Amino acid sequence: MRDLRKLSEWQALQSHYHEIESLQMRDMFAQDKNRFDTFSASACGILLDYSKNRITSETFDLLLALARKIDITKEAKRMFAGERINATEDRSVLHTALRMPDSKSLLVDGEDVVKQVHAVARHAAQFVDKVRDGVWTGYTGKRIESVVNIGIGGSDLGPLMVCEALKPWQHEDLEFHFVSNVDGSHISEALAKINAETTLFIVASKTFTTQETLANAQTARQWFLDSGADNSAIAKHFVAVSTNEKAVSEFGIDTDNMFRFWDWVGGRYSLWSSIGLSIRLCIGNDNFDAMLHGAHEMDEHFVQTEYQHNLPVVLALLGVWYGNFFNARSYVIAPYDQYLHRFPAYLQQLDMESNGKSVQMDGSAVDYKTGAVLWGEPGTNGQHAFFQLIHQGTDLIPADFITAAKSQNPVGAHHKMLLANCIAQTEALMKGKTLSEVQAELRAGGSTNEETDALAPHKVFSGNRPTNTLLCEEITPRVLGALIALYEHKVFVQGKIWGLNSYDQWGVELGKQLAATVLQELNSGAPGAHDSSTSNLMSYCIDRFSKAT
Ligand code: G6Q
Repeated sequence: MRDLRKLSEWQALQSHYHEIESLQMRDMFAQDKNRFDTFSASACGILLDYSKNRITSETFDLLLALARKIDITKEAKRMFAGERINATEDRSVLHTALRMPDSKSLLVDGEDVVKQVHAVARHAAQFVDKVRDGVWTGYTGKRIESVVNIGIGGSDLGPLMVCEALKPWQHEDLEFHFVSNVDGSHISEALAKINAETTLFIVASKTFTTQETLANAQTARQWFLDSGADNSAIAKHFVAVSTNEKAVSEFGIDTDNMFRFWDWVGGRYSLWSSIGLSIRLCIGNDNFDAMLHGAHEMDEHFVQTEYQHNLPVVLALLGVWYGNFFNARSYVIAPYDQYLHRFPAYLQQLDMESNGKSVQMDGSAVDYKTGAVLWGEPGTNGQHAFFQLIHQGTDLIPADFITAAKSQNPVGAHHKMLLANCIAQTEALMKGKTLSEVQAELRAGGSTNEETDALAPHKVFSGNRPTNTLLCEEITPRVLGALIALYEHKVFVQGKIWGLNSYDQWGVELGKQLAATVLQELNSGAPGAHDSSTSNLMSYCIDRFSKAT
Protein backbone atom coordinates (compact mmCIF):
# COMPACT_ATOMS: atom_id res chain seq x y z
CA MET A 1 0.00 0.00 0.00
CA ARG A 2 1.30 3.44 -0.92
CA ASP A 3 0.71 5.97 1.83
CA LEU A 4 0.21 9.15 -0.14
CA ARG A 5 0.11 11.39 2.90
CA LYS A 6 3.48 10.12 4.07
CA LEU A 7 5.28 10.99 0.84
CA SER A 8 7.76 13.79 1.46
CA GLU A 9 6.38 15.56 -1.64
CA TRP A 10 2.88 15.48 -0.13
CA GLN A 11 4.07 16.69 3.24
CA ALA A 12 5.99 19.52 1.60
CA LEU A 13 2.76 20.61 -0.07
CA GLN A 14 0.94 20.40 3.26
CA SER A 15 3.44 22.72 4.99
CA HIS A 16 3.52 25.02 2.00
CA TYR A 17 -0.29 25.26 2.03
CA HIS A 18 -0.16 26.78 5.53
CA GLU A 19 2.40 29.32 4.33
CA ILE A 20 0.45 30.54 1.33
CA GLU A 21 -3.14 29.99 2.46
CA SER A 22 -3.71 33.68 3.12
CA LEU A 23 -1.94 35.05 0.03
CA GLN A 24 -4.22 37.06 -2.23
CA MET A 25 -4.14 36.52 -5.95
CA ARG A 26 -4.76 40.22 -6.58
CA ASP A 27 -1.50 40.97 -4.75
CA MET A 28 0.37 38.28 -6.64
CA PHE A 29 -0.83 39.77 -9.94
CA ALA A 30 0.17 43.26 -8.78
CA GLN A 31 3.65 42.08 -7.81
CA ASP A 32 4.35 40.03 -10.91
CA LYS A 33 3.48 41.54 -14.27
CA ASN A 34 4.51 38.30 -15.98
CA ARG A 35 2.21 36.05 -13.98
CA PHE A 36 0.17 35.14 -17.06
CA ASP A 37 3.31 34.15 -18.98
CA THR A 38 4.51 32.04 -16.06
CA PHE A 39 1.23 30.26 -15.50
CA SER A 40 -0.20 29.58 -18.95
CA ALA A 41 0.44 26.91 -21.55
CA SER A 42 -0.90 26.01 -24.99
CA ALA A 43 -1.29 22.79 -26.88
CA CYS A 44 -3.49 21.32 -29.62
CA GLY A 45 -5.29 24.62 -30.21
CA ILE A 46 -6.13 25.17 -26.54
CA LEU A 47 -4.70 27.96 -24.41
CA LEU A 48 -4.83 27.16 -20.71
CA ASP A 49 -4.58 30.22 -18.47
CA TYR A 50 -4.07 28.98 -14.93
CA SER A 51 -2.62 32.19 -13.56
CA LYS A 52 -5.80 32.92 -11.57
CA ASN A 53 -4.98 30.18 -9.09
CA ARG A 54 -3.75 30.35 -5.51
CA ILE A 55 -0.26 29.27 -6.41
CA THR A 56 3.21 30.70 -6.36
CA SER A 57 6.17 29.40 -8.34
CA GLU A 58 7.09 27.38 -5.27
CA THR A 59 3.61 25.84 -5.12
CA PHE A 60 3.86 24.86 -8.73
CA ASP A 61 7.31 23.34 -8.27
CA LEU A 62 6.06 21.29 -5.32
CA LEU A 63 3.08 20.06 -7.34
CA LEU A 64 5.39 19.13 -10.20
CA ALA A 65 7.58 17.24 -7.74
CA LEU A 66 4.54 15.19 -6.74
CA ALA A 67 3.83 14.38 -10.41
CA ARG A 68 7.45 13.31 -10.83
CA LYS A 69 7.26 11.12 -7.75
CA ILE A 70 4.16 9.35 -9.08
CA ASP A 71 5.91 9.19 -12.46
CA ILE A 72 2.83 10.07 -14.44
CA THR A 73 4.50 9.63 -17.82
CA LYS A 74 5.64 6.10 -16.98
CA GLU A 75 2.12 5.25 -15.83
CA ALA A 76 0.61 6.80 -18.97
CA LYS A 77 2.95 4.79 -21.17
CA ARG A 78 1.80 1.61 -19.43
CA MET A 79 -1.78 2.50 -20.28
CA PHE A 80 -0.97 3.48 -23.87
CA ALA A 81 0.94 0.19 -24.34
CA GLY A 82 -2.08 -1.90 -23.36
CA GLU A 83 -0.97 -3.14 -19.95
CA ARG A 84 -3.93 -4.39 -17.95
CA ILE A 85 -4.12 -1.37 -15.69
CA ASN A 86 -7.82 -1.99 -15.00
CA ALA A 87 -6.87 -4.76 -12.61
CA THR A 88 -10.28 -5.39 -11.02
CA GLU A 89 -11.71 -6.22 -14.44
CA ASP A 90 -8.40 -7.61 -15.74
CA ARG A 91 -8.52 -5.33 -18.77
CA SER A 92 -6.35 -3.00 -20.75
CA VAL A 93 -7.51 0.59 -21.06
CA LEU A 94 -7.02 1.58 -24.65
CA HIS A 95 -9.30 4.41 -25.68
CA THR A 96 -6.10 6.06 -26.91
CA ALA A 97 -5.73 3.26 -29.50
CA LEU A 98 -9.10 4.27 -30.96
CA ARG A 99 -7.56 7.51 -32.19
CA MET A 100 -4.21 6.23 -33.39
CA PRO A 101 -3.60 6.70 -37.13
CA ASP A 102 -3.58 3.50 -39.21
CA SER A 103 0.12 4.05 -39.99
CA LYS A 104 0.80 2.96 -36.41
CA SER A 105 0.48 -0.41 -34.77
CA LEU A 106 0.02 -1.60 -31.23
CA LEU A 107 0.40 -5.25 -30.35
CA VAL A 108 -1.70 -6.40 -27.41
CA ASP A 109 -1.77 -10.14 -26.68
CA GLY A 110 -0.27 -10.71 -30.12
CA GLU A 111 -3.01 -8.76 -31.95
CA ASP A 112 -2.52 -5.40 -33.65
CA VAL A 113 -5.36 -3.44 -32.08
CA VAL A 114 -4.83 -0.46 -34.40
CA LYS A 115 -5.58 -2.68 -37.40
CA GLN A 116 -8.74 -3.92 -35.67
CA VAL A 117 -9.80 -0.39 -34.82
CA HIS A 118 -9.41 0.81 -38.39
CA ALA A 119 -11.18 -2.22 -39.85
CA VAL A 120 -14.23 -1.54 -37.68
CA ALA A 121 -14.00 2.20 -38.36
CA ARG A 122 -14.10 1.48 -42.12
CA HIS A 123 -17.20 -0.67 -41.63
CA ALA A 124 -18.88 2.15 -39.70
CA ALA A 125 -17.72 4.79 -42.19
CA GLN A 126 -19.17 2.89 -45.18
CA PHE A 127 -22.51 2.53 -43.44
CA VAL A 128 -22.50 6.19 -42.44
CA ASP A 129 -21.81 7.37 -45.99
CA LYS A 130 -24.69 5.26 -47.28
CA VAL A 131 -27.12 6.71 -44.76
CA ARG A 132 -25.95 10.30 -45.19
CA ASP A 133 -26.03 10.02 -48.99
CA GLY A 134 -29.51 8.52 -48.99
CA VAL A 135 -28.25 5.23 -50.46
CA TRP A 136 -29.28 3.29 -47.36
CA THR A 137 -33.05 3.59 -47.35
CA GLY A 138 -35.84 2.43 -45.09
CA TYR A 139 -38.03 -0.54 -45.98
CA THR A 140 -40.34 1.57 -48.18
CA GLY A 141 -37.43 3.02 -50.12
CA LYS A 142 -37.41 6.40 -48.42
CA ARG A 143 -34.16 7.93 -47.20
CA ILE A 144 -33.38 8.04 -43.49
CA GLU A 145 -34.33 11.34 -41.89
CA SER A 146 -34.21 10.56 -38.15
CA VAL A 147 -31.62 8.75 -36.08
CA VAL A 148 -32.51 7.57 -32.58
CA ASN A 149 -29.59 6.51 -30.39
CA ILE A 150 -30.82 4.23 -27.62
CA GLY A 151 -28.19 3.82 -24.90
CA ILE A 152 -27.39 5.03 -21.41
CA GLY A 153 -24.38 6.23 -19.42
CA GLY A 154 -21.26 5.96 -21.53
CA SER A 155 -23.36 4.77 -24.47
CA ASP A 156 -25.33 8.02 -24.42
CA LEU A 157 -23.60 10.95 -22.74
CA GLY A 158 -20.54 11.16 -25.01
CA PRO A 159 -22.39 10.86 -28.34
CA LEU A 160 -25.12 13.24 -27.17
CA MET A 161 -22.62 15.80 -25.89
CA VAL A 162 -20.57 15.73 -29.12
CA CYS A 163 -23.60 15.89 -31.43
CA GLU A 164 -24.76 18.96 -29.52
CA ALA A 165 -21.28 20.50 -29.40
CA LEU A 166 -20.80 20.09 -33.14
CA LYS A 167 -24.31 20.97 -34.25
CA PRO A 168 -23.03 23.44 -36.86
CA TRP A 169 -21.52 20.40 -38.65
CA GLN A 170 -24.74 18.35 -38.47
CA HIS A 171 -26.10 16.85 -41.72
CA GLU A 172 -28.92 19.14 -42.76
CA ASP A 173 -31.33 16.35 -43.72
CA LEU A 174 -30.90 14.28 -40.57
CA GLU A 175 -32.31 14.89 -37.12
CA PHE A 176 -31.07 13.17 -33.98
CA HIS A 177 -32.74 11.89 -30.84
CA PHE A 178 -31.07 10.34 -27.82
CA VAL A 179 -33.12 8.09 -25.59
CA SER A 180 -31.53 6.92 -22.38
CA ASN A 181 -33.94 7.00 -19.45
CA VAL A 182 -36.09 3.97 -18.73
CA ASP A 183 -38.85 6.47 -17.89
CA GLY A 184 -41.31 5.73 -20.71
CA SER A 185 -41.71 9.45 -21.27
CA HIS A 186 -38.26 9.61 -22.85
CA ILE A 187 -38.89 7.07 -25.62
CA SER A 188 -42.51 8.21 -26.03
CA GLU A 189 -41.45 11.79 -26.68
CA ALA A 190 -38.93 10.65 -29.29
CA LEU A 191 -41.34 8.24 -31.02
CA ALA A 192 -43.95 11.00 -31.24
CA LYS A 193 -41.59 13.04 -33.41
CA ILE A 194 -40.49 10.44 -35.94
CA ASN A 195 -41.78 8.40 -38.85
CA ALA A 196 -41.05 4.66 -38.80
CA GLU A 197 -40.34 4.53 -42.54
CA THR A 198 -37.54 7.10 -42.26
CA THR A 199 -36.00 6.30 -38.89
CA LEU A 200 -32.82 4.47 -38.01
CA PHE A 201 -32.51 3.17 -34.45
CA ILE A 202 -29.03 2.60 -33.07
CA VAL A 203 -29.10 0.32 -30.06
CA ALA A 204 -25.85 1.23 -28.32
CA SER A 205 -24.80 -1.01 -25.45
CA LYS A 206 -21.38 -2.40 -24.74
CA THR A 207 -22.77 -5.33 -22.78
CA PHE A 208 -26.19 -5.48 -24.45
CA THR A 209 -27.59 -6.48 -21.07
CA THR A 210 -28.45 -3.02 -19.70
CA GLN A 211 -32.06 -3.06 -18.54
CA GLU A 212 -32.94 0.50 -19.55
CA THR A 213 -31.49 0.22 -23.04
CA LEU A 214 -33.07 -3.15 -23.75
CA ALA A 215 -36.46 -1.92 -22.50
CA ASN A 216 -36.27 1.17 -24.72
CA ALA A 217 -35.09 -0.90 -27.68
CA GLN A 218 -37.97 -3.41 -27.23
CA THR A 219 -40.47 -0.55 -27.07
CA ALA A 220 -38.99 1.01 -30.20
CA ARG A 221 -39.11 -2.31 -32.03
CA GLN A 222 -42.74 -2.91 -31.05
CA TRP A 223 -43.68 0.64 -32.10
CA PHE A 224 -41.93 0.02 -35.41
CA LEU A 225 -43.82 -3.25 -36.02
CA ASP A 226 -47.10 -1.67 -34.90
CA SER A 227 -46.60 1.04 -37.52
CA GLY A 228 -47.15 -1.58 -40.22
CA ALA A 229 -43.63 -2.85 -40.86
CA ASP A 230 -42.93 -6.55 -40.64
CA ASN A 231 -39.99 -8.38 -39.10
CA SER A 232 -38.02 -8.43 -42.34
CA ALA A 233 -37.94 -4.61 -42.26
CA ILE A 234 -36.09 -4.53 -38.95
CA ALA A 235 -32.69 -4.99 -40.61
CA LYS A 236 -33.14 -1.69 -42.45
CA HIS A 237 -34.05 0.25 -39.33
CA PHE A 238 -32.22 -1.28 -36.35
CA VAL A 239 -28.45 -1.47 -35.98
CA ALA A 240 -26.46 -2.29 -32.89
CA VAL A 241 -23.21 -1.12 -31.37
CA SER A 242 -21.90 -3.67 -28.92
CA THR A 243 -19.23 -6.10 -27.84
CA ASN A 244 -21.86 -8.83 -27.34
CA GLU A 245 -22.67 -10.47 -30.66
CA LYS A 246 -24.78 -13.23 -29.12
CA ALA A 247 -27.12 -10.86 -27.28
CA VAL A 248 -27.45 -8.61 -30.34
CA SER A 249 -28.48 -11.59 -32.43
CA GLU A 250 -30.92 -12.81 -29.77
CA PHE A 251 -32.51 -9.37 -29.75
CA GLY A 252 -33.23 -9.81 -33.46
CA ILE A 253 -30.67 -7.46 -34.98
CA ASP A 254 -28.75 -8.85 -37.93
CA THR A 255 -25.11 -9.08 -36.82
CA ASP A 256 -24.13 -7.73 -40.26
CA ASN A 257 -25.60 -4.51 -38.91
CA MET A 258 -23.61 -4.65 -35.72
CA PHE A 259 -20.62 -2.39 -35.15
CA ARG A 260 -18.14 -3.90 -32.77
CA PHE A 261 -15.75 -2.66 -30.20
CA TRP A 262 -13.73 -4.25 -27.43
CA ASP A 263 -13.77 -4.81 -23.70
CA TRP A 264 -10.69 -2.59 -23.39
CA VAL A 265 -12.87 0.43 -24.20
CA GLY A 266 -14.56 1.68 -21.03
CA GLY A 267 -18.13 2.95 -21.46
CA ARG A 268 -17.32 6.55 -20.51
CA TYR A 269 -14.28 6.49 -22.80
CA SER A 270 -16.12 4.96 -25.76
CA LEU A 271 -17.33 7.85 -27.91
CA TRP A 272 -14.24 7.36 -30.12
CA SER A 273 -15.31 3.79 -30.92
CA SER A 274 -18.37 2.45 -32.73
CA ILE A 275 -20.37 3.98 -29.87
CA GLY A 276 -19.69 7.18 -31.82
CA LEU A 277 -21.78 5.89 -34.74
CA SER A 278 -24.42 8.56 -34.10
CA ILE A 279 -21.66 11.20 -34.09
CA ARG A 280 -20.37 9.93 -37.44
CA LEU A 281 -23.90 10.08 -38.84
CA CYS A 282 -24.36 13.57 -37.48
CA ILE A 283 -21.11 15.27 -38.54
CA GLY A 284 -19.80 12.87 -41.22
CA ASN A 285 -16.73 10.69 -41.32
CA ASP A 286 -14.23 13.44 -42.15
CA ASN A 287 -15.25 15.53 -39.18
CA PHE A 288 -15.27 12.46 -36.94
CA ASP A 289 -11.73 11.73 -38.14
CA ALA A 290 -10.75 15.33 -37.35
CA MET A 291 -12.04 14.82 -33.82
CA LEU A 292 -9.99 11.61 -33.50
CA HIS A 293 -6.99 13.51 -34.83
CA GLY A 294 -7.39 16.25 -32.22
CA ALA A 295 -7.64 13.66 -29.47
CA HIS A 296 -4.55 11.86 -30.75
CA GLU A 297 -2.63 15.14 -30.76
CA MET A 298 -3.59 15.57 -27.11
CA ASP A 299 -2.49 11.98 -26.37
CA GLU A 300 0.93 12.76 -27.82
CA HIS A 301 1.12 16.05 -25.97
CA PHE A 302 0.29 14.20 -22.74
CA VAL A 303 3.01 11.55 -23.02
CA GLN A 304 5.67 13.73 -24.60
CA THR A 305 5.48 17.07 -22.84
CA GLU A 306 7.31 18.00 -19.67
CA TYR A 307 4.95 18.39 -16.76
CA GLN A 308 5.04 22.16 -16.39
CA HIS A 309 3.70 22.63 -19.94
CA ASN A 310 1.48 19.55 -19.93
CA LEU A 311 -2.17 20.62 -19.93
CA PRO A 312 -3.71 17.46 -18.41
CA VAL A 313 -1.00 17.27 -15.74
CA VAL A 314 -1.36 20.94 -14.80
CA LEU A 315 -5.15 20.77 -14.56
CA ALA A 316 -4.95 17.58 -12.53
CA LEU A 317 -2.38 18.96 -10.09
CA LEU A 318 -4.43 22.11 -9.51
CA GLY A 319 -7.49 19.95 -8.80
CA VAL A 320 -5.51 17.96 -6.23
CA TRP A 321 -4.18 21.20 -4.72
CA TYR A 322 -7.69 22.48 -4.00
CA GLY A 323 -9.35 19.16 -3.22
CA ASN A 324 -6.72 17.80 -0.85
CA PHE A 325 -5.20 20.91 0.67
CA PHE A 326 -7.92 23.58 0.55
CA ASN A 327 -10.59 20.90 1.12
CA ALA A 328 -12.63 22.08 -1.88
CA ARG A 329 -15.31 19.47 -2.35
CA SER A 330 -16.84 20.55 -5.61
CA TYR A 331 -15.64 21.78 -8.94
CA VAL A 332 -17.50 23.78 -11.55
CA ILE A 333 -17.33 23.45 -15.31
CA ALA A 334 -18.62 26.60 -17.01
CA PRO A 335 -18.58 26.43 -20.79
CA TYR A 336 -19.26 29.83 -22.32
CA ASP A 337 -20.59 28.15 -25.45
CA GLN A 338 -24.21 27.12 -25.77
CA TYR A 339 -23.30 24.15 -27.96
CA LEU A 340 -21.27 22.75 -25.05
CA HIS A 341 -24.34 22.66 -22.81
CA ARG A 342 -23.99 18.90 -22.19
CA PHE A 343 -20.24 19.09 -21.57
CA PRO A 344 -20.59 19.39 -17.77
CA ALA A 345 -22.92 16.36 -17.67
CA TYR A 346 -20.49 14.40 -19.82
CA LEU A 347 -17.55 15.35 -17.61
CA GLN A 348 -19.57 14.50 -14.54
CA GLN A 349 -19.65 10.88 -15.62
CA LEU A 350 -16.07 10.87 -16.87
CA ASP A 351 -14.68 12.27 -13.66
CA MET A 352 -17.04 11.05 -10.93
CA GLU A 353 -17.42 7.51 -12.24
CA SER A 354 -13.67 7.24 -12.73
CA ASN A 355 -12.41 8.74 -9.49
CA GLY A 356 -15.41 8.45 -7.18
CA LYS A 357 -13.61 5.65 -5.30
CA SER A 358 -12.30 5.14 -1.80
CA VAL A 359 -9.91 2.23 -2.07
CA GLN A 360 -6.52 2.04 -3.68
CA MET A 361 -5.53 -0.49 -6.34
CA ASP A 362 -4.53 -2.98 -3.64
CA GLY A 363 -7.89 -2.67 -1.89
CA SER A 364 -6.64 -0.59 1.03
CA ALA A 365 -8.83 2.33 2.07
CA VAL A 366 -7.66 5.84 1.26
CA ASP A 367 -7.34 8.34 4.11
CA TYR A 368 -7.59 11.43 1.88
CA LYS A 369 -10.25 12.91 -0.37
CA THR A 370 -10.51 11.65 -3.93
CA GLY A 371 -12.84 12.75 -6.75
CA ALA A 372 -14.69 16.02 -6.30
CA VAL A 373 -18.36 16.65 -7.01
CA LEU A 374 -18.34 18.09 -10.48
CA TRP A 375 -21.16 20.24 -11.79
CA GLY A 376 -21.92 23.15 -14.06
CA GLU A 377 -24.04 24.83 -16.69
CA PRO A 378 -23.20 27.06 -19.60
CA GLY A 379 -22.38 30.70 -18.99
CA THR A 380 -23.86 33.21 -19.03
CA ASN A 381 -26.89 31.31 -17.65
CA GLY A 382 -24.99 30.13 -14.57
CA GLN A 383 -24.23 33.73 -13.65
CA HIS A 384 -27.94 34.34 -13.13
CA ALA A 385 -28.27 31.27 -10.93
CA PHE A 386 -25.56 29.51 -8.94
CA PHE A 387 -22.63 31.88 -9.46
CA GLN A 388 -23.81 33.77 -6.37
CA LEU A 389 -22.54 30.91 -4.23
CA ILE A 390 -19.23 30.73 -6.07
CA HIS A 391 -18.68 34.47 -5.50
CA GLN A 392 -19.92 34.88 -1.94
CA GLY A 393 -20.66 31.43 -0.49
CA THR A 394 -18.65 29.80 2.27
CA ASP A 395 -17.16 27.07 0.07
CA LEU A 396 -14.15 27.42 -2.16
CA ILE A 397 -15.28 26.15 -5.56
CA PRO A 398 -12.62 26.12 -8.28
CA ALA A 399 -14.00 26.49 -11.79
CA ASP A 400 -12.94 25.86 -15.37
CA PHE A 401 -14.18 28.47 -17.85
CA ILE A 402 -14.19 27.14 -21.40
CA THR A 403 -14.77 29.34 -24.42
CA ALA A 404 -13.75 30.21 -27.99
CA ALA A 405 -12.76 33.52 -29.54
CA LYS A 406 -14.93 32.85 -32.60
CA SER A 407 -18.62 32.06 -32.60
CA GLN A 408 -20.37 29.58 -34.88
CA ASN A 409 -23.20 32.09 -35.05
CA PRO A 410 -21.74 35.59 -35.20
CA VAL A 411 -24.92 37.55 -34.57
CA GLY A 412 -24.58 41.24 -33.78
CA ALA A 413 -22.62 41.91 -30.60
CA HIS A 414 -23.57 38.61 -28.92
CA HIS A 415 -20.22 36.93 -29.00
CA LYS A 416 -18.24 39.82 -27.58
CA MET A 417 -20.84 40.06 -24.82
CA LEU A 418 -20.41 36.35 -24.11
CA LEU A 419 -16.61 36.65 -24.01
CA ALA A 420 -16.76 39.79 -21.90
CA ASN A 421 -18.87 37.98 -19.33
CA CYS A 422 -16.59 34.96 -19.30
CA ILE A 423 -13.41 36.99 -18.83
CA ALA A 424 -14.99 39.44 -16.37
CA GLN A 425 -16.22 36.62 -14.15
CA THR A 426 -12.75 35.16 -13.78
CA GLU A 427 -11.37 38.61 -13.00
CA ALA A 428 -14.09 39.27 -10.40
CA LEU A 429 -13.62 35.87 -8.78
CA MET A 430 -9.92 36.51 -8.52
CA LYS A 431 -10.00 40.17 -7.35
CA GLY A 432 -13.15 40.28 -5.29
CA LYS A 433 -14.14 43.63 -3.80
CA THR A 434 -12.84 44.81 -0.44
CA LEU A 435 -14.85 46.54 2.25
CA SER A 436 -13.11 49.86 1.63
CA GLU A 437 -13.78 49.60 -2.12
CA VAL A 438 -17.44 48.91 -1.45
CA GLN A 439 -17.68 51.79 1.03
CA ALA A 440 -16.07 54.20 -1.41
CA GLU A 441 -18.45 53.04 -4.15
CA LEU A 442 -21.51 53.50 -1.95
CA ARG A 443 -20.45 56.94 -0.77
CA ALA A 444 -19.73 58.00 -4.33
CA GLY A 445 -23.27 56.89 -5.18
CA GLY A 446 -24.66 59.22 -2.52
CA SER A 447 -25.26 56.78 0.38
CA THR A 448 -25.14 58.20 3.86
CA ASN A 449 -22.65 56.83 6.38
CA GLU A 450 -25.43 54.87 8.05
CA GLU A 451 -26.64 53.38 4.77
CA THR A 452 -23.07 52.55 3.79
CA ASP A 453 -22.40 50.74 7.08
CA ALA A 454 -25.60 48.69 6.73
CA LEU A 455 -25.10 47.68 3.13
CA ALA A 456 -21.35 47.40 2.70
CA PRO A 457 -20.81 43.94 4.30
CA HIS A 458 -23.33 42.41 1.90
CA LYS A 459 -21.51 43.81 -1.10
CA VAL A 460 -18.03 42.60 -0.13
CA PHE A 461 -16.53 39.87 -2.29
CA SER A 462 -13.67 38.02 -0.66
CA GLY A 463 -12.21 37.15 -4.08
CA ASN A 464 -9.21 34.82 -4.22
CA ARG A 465 -11.50 32.27 -5.87
CA PRO A 466 -9.56 30.18 -8.36
CA THR A 467 -10.39 29.65 -12.02
CA ASN A 468 -8.77 28.17 -15.08
CA THR A 469 -9.66 29.53 -18.49
CA LEU A 470 -9.48 27.20 -21.48
CA LEU A 471 -9.61 29.37 -24.56
CA CYS A 472 -9.46 28.29 -28.17
CA GLU A 473 -9.90 30.08 -31.45
CA GLU A 474 -13.00 28.11 -32.42
CA ILE A 475 -14.63 24.89 -31.21
CA THR A 476 -14.02 22.71 -34.26
CA PRO A 477 -14.19 18.89 -34.33
CA ARG A 478 -10.42 18.79 -33.94
CA VAL A 479 -10.33 21.13 -30.95
CA LEU A 480 -13.25 19.36 -29.31
CA GLY A 481 -11.41 16.03 -29.67
CA ALA A 482 -8.37 17.56 -27.96
CA LEU A 483 -10.51 19.11 -25.21
CA ILE A 484 -12.22 15.82 -24.36
CA ALA A 485 -8.90 13.93 -24.36
CA LEU A 486 -7.45 16.64 -22.13
CA TYR A 487 -10.07 15.92 -19.47
CA GLU A 488 -9.71 12.14 -19.93
CA HIS A 489 -6.02 12.46 -19.12
CA LYS A 490 -6.66 14.87 -16.25
CA VAL A 491 -8.81 12.15 -14.71
CA PHE A 492 -6.04 9.60 -15.33
CA VAL A 493 -3.43 11.75 -13.60
CA GLN A 494 -5.61 12.36 -10.55
CA GLY A 495 -6.48 8.66 -10.36
CA LYS A 496 -2.77 7.82 -10.36
CA ILE A 497 -2.00 10.37 -7.65
CA TRP A 498 -4.80 9.01 -5.47
CA GLY A 499 -3.79 5.41 -6.28
CA LEU A 500 -7.23 4.48 -7.68
CA ASN A 501 -8.40 2.24 -10.44
CA SER A 502 -10.11 4.93 -12.55
CA TYR A 503 -11.42 2.36 -15.01
CA ASP A 504 -13.83 0.15 -13.10
CA GLN A 505 -17.32 1.18 -11.92
CA TRP A 506 -18.65 -1.22 -9.32
CA GLY A 507 -21.11 1.41 -8.14
CA VAL A 508 -22.74 1.32 -11.59
CA GLU A 509 -22.80 -2.47 -11.56
CA LEU A 510 -24.63 -2.34 -8.23
CA GLY A 511 -27.29 -0.10 -9.77
CA LYS A 512 -27.74 -2.66 -12.53
CA GLN A 513 -28.62 -5.36 -9.94
CA LEU A 514 -30.52 -3.43 -7.29
CA ALA A 515 -33.86 -2.92 -8.99
CA ALA A 516 -34.41 -6.58 -9.89
CA THR A 517 -36.05 -7.72 -6.62
CA VAL A 518 -38.16 -4.59 -6.23
CA LEU A 519 -39.33 -4.84 -9.84
CA GLN A 520 -40.35 -8.45 -9.36
CA GLU A 521 -42.33 -7.54 -6.25
CA LEU A 522 -43.96 -4.51 -7.90
CA ASN A 523 -45.04 -6.88 -10.68
CA SER A 524 -46.40 -9.46 -8.25
CA GLY A 525 -48.18 -6.79 -6.20
CA ALA A 526 -46.71 -8.08 -2.93
CA PRO A 527 -43.76 -6.38 -1.24
CA GLY A 528 -41.35 -8.89 0.31
CA ALA A 529 -39.47 -8.46 3.56
CA HIS A 530 -37.91 -4.99 3.58
CA ASP A 531 -37.44 -2.10 5.97
CA SER A 532 -40.60 -0.09 6.62
CA SER A 533 -39.56 2.73 4.28
CA THR A 534 -39.01 0.43 1.29
CA SER A 535 -42.16 -1.60 1.96
CA ASN A 536 -44.37 1.45 2.33
CA LEU A 537 -43.06 3.13 -0.79
CA MET A 538 -43.78 -0.09 -2.71
CA SER A 539 -47.24 -0.45 -1.15
CA TYR A 540 -48.07 3.14 -2.12
CA CYS A 541 -47.19 2.42 -5.74
CA ILE A 542 -48.98 -0.96 -5.82
CA ASP A 543 -52.09 0.69 -4.39
CA ARG A 544 -52.01 3.40 -7.08
CA PHE A 545 -51.38 0.85 -9.87
CA SER A 546 -54.61 -0.92 -8.98
CA LYS A 547 -56.56 2.36 -8.84
CA ALA A 548 -55.29 3.33 -12.27
CA THR A 549 -56.60 0.14 -13.92
C1 G6Q B 1 -19.36 3.69 -18.15
C2 G6Q B 1 -20.21 2.83 -17.36
C3 G6Q B 1 -21.68 2.95 -17.66
C4 G6Q B 1 -22.12 2.26 -18.95
C5 G6Q B 1 -23.64 2.16 -18.95
C6 G6Q B 1 -24.17 1.49 -20.19
O1 G6Q B 1 -18.17 3.74 -18.07
O2 G6Q B 1 -19.78 1.53 -17.44
O3 G6Q B 1 -22.11 4.29 -17.70
O4 G6Q B 1 -21.66 2.96 -20.05
O5 G6Q B 1 -24.06 1.46 -17.81
O6 G6Q B 1 -23.63 0.22 -20.33
P1 G6Q B 1 -23.81 -0.57 -21.66
O7 G6Q B 1 -23.13 0.19 -22.74
O8 G6Q B 1 -23.21 -1.92 -21.43
O9 G6Q B 1 -25.28 -0.65 -21.94
